[in-house]
Amino acid sequence: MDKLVREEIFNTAKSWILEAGNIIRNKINEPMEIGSKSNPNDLVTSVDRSTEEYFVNKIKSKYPKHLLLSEEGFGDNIQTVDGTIWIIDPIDGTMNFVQQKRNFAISIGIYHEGIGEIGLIYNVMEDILYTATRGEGAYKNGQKLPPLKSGVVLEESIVGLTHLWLCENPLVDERVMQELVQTARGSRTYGSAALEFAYVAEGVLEGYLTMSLSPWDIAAGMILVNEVGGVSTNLDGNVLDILKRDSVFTGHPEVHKRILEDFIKKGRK
Ligand code: 2AM
Ligand code: CA
Ligand code: CA
Ligand code: CA
Repeated sequence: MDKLVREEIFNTAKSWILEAGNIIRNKINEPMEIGSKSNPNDLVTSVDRSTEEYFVNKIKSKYPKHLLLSEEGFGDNIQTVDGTIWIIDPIDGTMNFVQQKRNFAISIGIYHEGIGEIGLIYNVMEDILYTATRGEGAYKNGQKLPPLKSGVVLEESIVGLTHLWLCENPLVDERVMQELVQTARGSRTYGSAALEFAYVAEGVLEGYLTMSLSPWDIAAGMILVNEVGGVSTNLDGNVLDILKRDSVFTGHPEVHKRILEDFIKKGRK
Protein backbone atom coordinates (compact mmCIF):
# COMPACT_ATOMS: atom_id res chain seq x y z
CA MET A 1 0.00 0.00 0.00
CA ASP A 2 1.31 3.43 -0.95
CA LYS A 3 2.57 5.35 2.09
CA LEU A 4 0.60 8.53 1.43
CA VAL A 5 -2.57 6.56 0.82
CA ARG A 6 -1.98 4.67 4.05
CA GLU A 7 -1.41 7.84 5.99
CA GLU A 8 -4.69 9.30 4.75
CA ILE A 9 -6.58 6.12 5.65
CA PHE A 10 -4.91 6.02 9.06
CA ASN A 11 -5.92 9.59 9.88
CA THR A 12 -9.48 8.95 8.75
CA ALA A 13 -9.77 5.69 10.69
CA LYS A 14 -8.36 7.41 13.76
CA SER A 15 -10.94 10.22 13.62
CA TRP A 16 -13.76 7.68 13.16
CA ILE A 17 -12.69 5.40 16.03
CA LEU A 18 -12.43 8.40 18.38
CA GLU A 19 -15.84 9.66 17.29
CA ALA A 20 -17.45 6.21 17.65
CA GLY A 21 -15.93 5.93 21.13
CA ASN A 22 -17.27 9.34 22.06
CA ILE A 23 -20.78 8.30 20.98
CA ILE A 24 -20.53 5.15 23.15
CA ARG A 25 -19.25 7.10 26.18
CA ASN A 26 -22.08 9.60 25.87
CA LYS A 27 -24.73 6.88 26.07
CA ILE A 28 -22.99 4.49 28.45
CA ASN A 29 -25.69 4.89 31.10
CA GLU A 30 -28.68 4.80 28.74
CA PRO A 31 -30.76 1.64 28.53
CA MET A 32 -29.75 -0.73 25.74
CA GLU A 33 -31.04 -3.92 24.22
CA ILE A 34 -29.06 -6.95 25.36
CA GLY A 35 -29.30 -10.34 23.66
CA SER A 36 -27.20 -13.47 23.38
CA LYS A 37 -25.71 -15.37 20.46
CA SER A 38 -24.00 -18.79 20.64
CA ASN A 39 -24.75 -19.26 24.37
CA PRO A 40 -26.38 -17.26 27.21
CA ASN A 41 -23.03 -15.66 28.13
CA ASP A 42 -22.10 -14.69 24.58
CA LEU A 43 -23.69 -11.23 24.66
CA VAL A 44 -24.52 -8.68 22.01
CA THR A 45 -26.18 -5.28 22.42
CA SER A 46 -27.81 -2.61 20.30
CA VAL A 47 -24.59 -0.61 20.78
CA ASP A 48 -22.45 -3.36 19.22
CA ARG A 49 -24.74 -3.20 16.19
CA SER A 50 -25.06 0.58 15.94
CA THR A 51 -21.29 1.04 16.27
CA GLU A 52 -20.67 -1.48 13.52
CA GLU A 53 -23.25 0.26 11.31
CA TYR A 54 -21.49 3.57 11.99
CA PHE A 55 -18.27 2.17 10.50
CA VAL A 56 -20.02 0.45 7.58
CA ASN A 57 -21.70 3.72 6.57
CA LYS A 58 -18.49 5.75 6.92
CA ILE A 59 -16.34 3.26 5.00
CA LYS A 60 -18.83 2.59 2.22
CA SER A 61 -19.30 6.29 1.53
CA LYS A 62 -15.65 7.36 1.72
CA TYR A 63 -13.96 4.22 0.37
CA PRO A 64 -16.55 2.42 -1.80
CA LYS A 65 -13.97 -0.10 -3.05
CA HIS A 66 -12.84 -1.17 0.41
CA LEU A 67 -14.34 -4.26 2.03
CA LEU A 68 -15.40 -4.87 5.60
CA LEU A 69 -15.20 -7.95 7.77
CA SER A 70 -16.96 -7.42 11.09
CA GLU A 71 -18.51 -9.35 13.93
CA GLU A 72 -22.17 -8.38 13.86
CA GLY A 73 -22.90 -9.14 10.22
CA PHE A 74 -23.17 -5.70 8.58
CA GLY A 75 -19.96 -6.20 6.63
CA ASP A 76 -19.19 -8.02 3.39
CA ASN A 77 -19.03 -11.74 2.79
CA ILE A 78 -15.28 -12.13 2.51
CA GLN A 79 -13.64 -15.24 1.09
CA THR A 80 -10.22 -13.96 -0.01
CA VAL A 81 -7.70 -11.38 1.20
CA ASP A 82 -7.75 -9.47 -2.10
CA GLY A 83 -8.00 -5.68 -1.93
CA THR A 84 -8.27 -3.50 1.16
CA ILE A 85 -10.25 -5.00 4.03
CA TRP A 86 -11.25 -3.29 7.26
CA ILE A 87 -11.55 -5.95 9.96
CA ILE A 88 -13.65 -4.47 12.74
CA ASP A 89 -14.85 -5.43 16.17
CA PRO A 90 -17.27 -2.64 17.16
CA ILE A 91 -17.11 -3.63 20.83
CA ASP A 92 -14.52 -6.12 21.99
CA GLY A 93 -15.33 -7.20 25.52
CA THR A 94 -19.12 -6.96 25.31
CA MET A 95 -19.59 -8.71 28.64
CA ASN A 96 -17.41 -6.06 30.29
CA PHE A 97 -19.30 -3.35 28.40
CA VAL A 98 -22.66 -4.64 29.68
CA GLN A 99 -21.74 -5.48 33.26
CA GLN A 100 -18.82 -3.19 34.07
CA LYS A 101 -19.29 -0.31 31.62
CA ARG A 102 -15.52 -0.33 31.15
CA ASN A 103 -12.67 -2.60 30.00
CA PHE A 104 -13.86 -2.81 26.40
CA ALA A 105 -12.41 -1.56 23.15
CA ILE A 106 -13.13 -0.83 19.52
CA SER A 107 -10.71 -2.72 17.29
CA ILE A 108 -9.88 -1.94 13.66
CA GLY A 109 -7.27 -3.75 11.57
CA ILE A 110 -6.80 -2.65 7.96
CA TYR A 111 -5.29 -5.25 5.62
CA HIS A 112 -4.16 -4.77 2.04
CA GLU A 113 -3.68 -7.92 -0.07
CA GLY A 114 -3.49 -9.91 3.16
CA ILE A 115 -0.87 -7.73 4.82
CA GLY A 116 -1.71 -5.87 8.03
CA GLU A 117 -1.08 -2.18 7.35
CA ILE A 118 -2.93 -0.28 10.08
CA GLY A 119 -4.09 -1.28 13.56
CA LEU A 120 -6.16 0.76 16.01
CA ILE A 121 -7.45 -0.33 19.41
CA TYR A 122 -9.41 2.19 21.44
CA ASN A 123 -10.02 1.68 25.14
CA VAL A 124 -13.17 3.79 25.12
CA MET A 125 -13.75 4.56 28.80
CA GLU A 126 -10.09 5.26 29.55
CA ASP A 127 -9.69 7.24 26.32
CA ILE A 128 -6.50 5.38 25.41
CA LEU A 129 -5.82 4.82 21.73
CA TYR A 130 -3.25 2.26 20.61
CA THR A 131 -2.17 2.58 16.99
CA ALA A 132 0.30 0.98 14.62
CA THR A 133 1.25 1.15 10.98
CA ARG A 134 3.38 -1.55 9.39
CA GLY A 135 7.08 -0.80 9.66
CA GLU A 136 6.53 2.43 11.58
CA GLY A 137 6.07 1.22 15.12
CA ALA A 138 3.25 1.07 17.64
CA TYR A 139 1.97 3.97 19.71
CA LYS A 140 -0.10 4.58 22.82
CA ASN A 141 -1.86 7.95 22.69
CA GLY A 142 0.75 9.13 20.21
CA GLN A 143 3.74 8.03 22.31
CA LYS A 144 5.93 5.43 20.63
CA LEU A 145 6.05 2.07 22.41
CA PRO A 146 9.59 0.73 22.82
CA PRO A 147 10.56 -2.63 21.31
CA LEU A 148 10.03 -5.53 23.73
CA LYS A 149 13.13 -6.01 25.92
CA SER A 150 15.24 -9.12 25.51
CA GLY A 151 16.20 -11.42 28.37
CA VAL A 152 12.68 -11.76 29.78
CA VAL A 153 11.93 -15.04 31.56
CA LEU A 154 8.60 -16.72 32.28
CA GLU A 155 9.31 -16.67 36.02
CA GLU A 156 9.12 -12.86 35.90
CA SER A 157 6.25 -12.65 33.42
CA ILE A 158 2.54 -11.98 33.62
CA VAL A 159 0.43 -14.13 31.32
CA GLY A 160 -3.11 -13.34 30.17
CA LEU A 161 -5.45 -16.30 30.08
CA THR A 162 -8.95 -17.21 31.24
CA HIS A 163 -9.42 -19.51 34.20
CA LEU A 164 -11.15 -21.98 31.90
CA TRP A 165 -7.67 -23.10 30.86
CA LEU A 166 -7.29 -24.49 34.39
CA CYS A 167 -10.47 -26.58 34.05
CA GLU A 168 -10.75 -29.63 31.85
CA ASN A 169 -10.73 -28.28 28.28
CA PRO A 170 -10.48 -29.73 24.78
CA LEU A 171 -7.11 -28.19 23.88
CA VAL A 172 -4.47 -28.63 26.60
CA ASP A 173 -4.22 -30.84 29.69
CA GLU A 174 -5.33 -28.61 32.57
CA ARG A 175 -2.52 -29.91 34.81
CA VAL A 176 0.04 -28.48 32.41
CA MET A 177 -1.79 -25.16 32.39
CA GLN A 178 -1.84 -25.17 36.20
CA GLU A 179 1.90 -25.71 36.12
CA LEU A 180 2.19 -22.78 33.69
CA VAL A 181 0.37 -20.32 35.98
CA GLN A 182 2.41 -21.56 38.93
CA THR A 183 5.65 -20.99 37.03
CA ALA A 184 4.77 -17.52 35.76
CA ARG A 185 4.99 -14.56 38.12
CA GLY A 186 1.30 -13.84 37.64
CA SER A 187 -1.76 -14.37 35.50
CA ARG A 188 -4.55 -12.01 34.48
CA THR A 189 -7.93 -12.19 32.77
CA TYR A 190 -9.09 -8.91 31.24
CA GLY A 191 -11.96 -10.10 29.03
CA SER A 192 -11.07 -8.12 25.91
CA ALA A 193 -8.81 -9.84 23.42
CA ALA A 194 -7.99 -6.57 21.67
CA LEU A 195 -6.88 -4.93 24.92
CA GLU A 196 -4.86 -8.01 25.85
CA PHE A 197 -3.01 -7.77 22.54
CA ALA A 198 -2.42 -4.07 23.24
CA TYR A 199 -1.05 -4.94 26.70
CA VAL A 200 1.36 -7.42 25.12
CA ALA A 201 2.50 -4.67 22.73
CA GLU A 202 2.87 -2.30 25.67
CA GLY A 203 5.00 -4.88 27.49
CA VAL A 204 2.71 -5.13 30.52
CA LEU A 205 1.68 -8.71 29.66
CA GLU A 206 4.30 -11.13 28.34
CA GLY A 207 1.75 -13.45 26.78
CA TYR A 208 -1.93 -13.92 26.04
CA LEU A 209 -3.42 -17.33 25.26
CA THR A 210 -6.91 -18.01 24.05
CA MET A 211 -8.80 -21.08 22.91
CA SER A 212 -10.65 -19.58 19.99
CA LEU A 213 -10.77 -16.12 18.44
CA SER A 214 -12.12 -14.62 15.23
CA PRO A 215 -10.41 -12.29 12.74
CA TRP A 216 -11.94 -9.13 14.28
CA ASP A 217 -10.58 -10.04 17.74
CA ILE A 218 -6.97 -10.14 16.55
CA ALA A 219 -6.65 -8.12 13.31
CA ALA A 220 -5.47 -4.89 14.92
CA GLY A 221 -3.65 -6.51 17.82
CA MET A 222 -1.41 -8.63 15.64
CA ILE A 223 -0.14 -5.51 13.84
CA LEU A 224 0.59 -3.76 17.14
CA VAL A 225 2.41 -6.74 18.65
CA ASN A 226 4.39 -7.27 15.48
CA GLU A 227 5.62 -3.67 15.49
CA VAL A 228 7.29 -4.07 18.90
CA GLY A 229 8.87 -7.42 18.05
CA GLY A 230 6.26 -9.74 19.56
CA VAL A 231 4.90 -12.85 17.90
CA SER A 232 1.40 -14.22 17.27
CA THR A 233 0.61 -17.82 16.34
CA ASN A 234 -1.99 -20.45 17.05
CA LEU A 235 -1.49 -22.89 19.93
CA ASP A 236 0.63 -25.14 17.74
CA GLY A 237 3.00 -22.31 16.87
CA ASN A 238 1.64 -21.97 13.33
CA VAL A 239 1.05 -18.72 11.44
CA LEU A 240 -2.50 -17.38 11.82
CA ASP A 241 -4.80 -17.06 8.82
CA ILE A 242 -6.39 -13.62 9.13
CA LEU A 243 -9.72 -14.88 7.73
CA LYS A 244 -10.11 -17.90 10.05
CA ARG A 245 -11.15 -18.63 13.60
CA ASP A 246 -8.36 -20.35 15.53
CA SER A 247 -6.68 -20.70 18.90
CA VAL A 248 -4.40 -17.71 19.47
CA PHE A 249 -1.20 -17.21 21.41
CA THR A 250 0.55 -13.84 21.25
CA GLY A 251 3.49 -12.71 23.31
CA HIS A 252 7.04 -11.71 23.93
CA PRO A 253 9.17 -13.89 21.61
CA GLU A 254 11.24 -15.56 24.33
CA VAL A 255 8.33 -16.19 26.67
CA HIS A 256 6.16 -17.37 23.75
CA LYS A 257 8.81 -19.93 22.79
CA ARG A 258 9.23 -21.16 26.35
CA ILE A 259 5.48 -21.56 26.93
CA LEU A 260 4.99 -23.38 23.63
CA GLU A 261 7.88 -25.76 24.12
CA ASP A 262 7.80 -26.45 27.85
CA PHE A 263 4.04 -26.36 28.43
CA ILE A 264 1.61 -26.33 25.49
CA LYS A 265 3.42 -29.00 23.48
CA LYS A 266 3.54 -31.30 26.52
CA GLY A 267 -0.15 -30.97 27.30
CA ARG A 268 -1.61 -30.52 23.80
CA LYS A 269 -4.55 -32.84 23.12
P1 2AM B 1 -16.37 -10.00 22.12
O1 2AM B 1 -16.58 -9.34 23.40
O2 2AM B 1 -16.21 -9.10 20.96
O3 2AM B 1 -17.36 -11.09 21.81
C1 2AM B 1 -13.56 -12.52 26.06
O4 2AM B 1 -12.67 -13.25 26.81
C2 2AM B 1 -12.90 -12.17 24.77
O5 2AM B 1 -13.09 -13.25 23.84
C3 2AM B 1 -13.49 -10.96 24.11
O6 2AM B 1 -12.48 -10.33 23.38
C4 2AM B 1 -14.56 -11.56 23.23
O7 2AM B 1 -14.92 -10.72 22.16
C5 2AM B 1 -13.83 -12.77 22.72
N1 2AM B 1 -14.70 -13.83 22.20
C6 2AM B 1 -14.49 -14.44 21.02
N2 2AM B 1 -15.45 -15.37 20.81
C7 2AM B 1 -16.30 -15.32 21.87
C8 2AM B 1 -17.50 -16.03 22.22
N3 2AM B 1 -18.03 -16.97 21.44
N4 2AM B 1 -18.09 -15.73 23.39
C9 2AM B 1 -17.59 -14.76 24.19
N5 2AM B 1 -16.46 -14.08 23.91
C10 2AM B 1 -15.82 -14.34 22.76
CA1 CA C 1 -19.22 -11.02 20.58
CA1 CA D 1 -14.18 -9.60 20.05
CA1 CA E 1 -17.41 -7.79 19.63
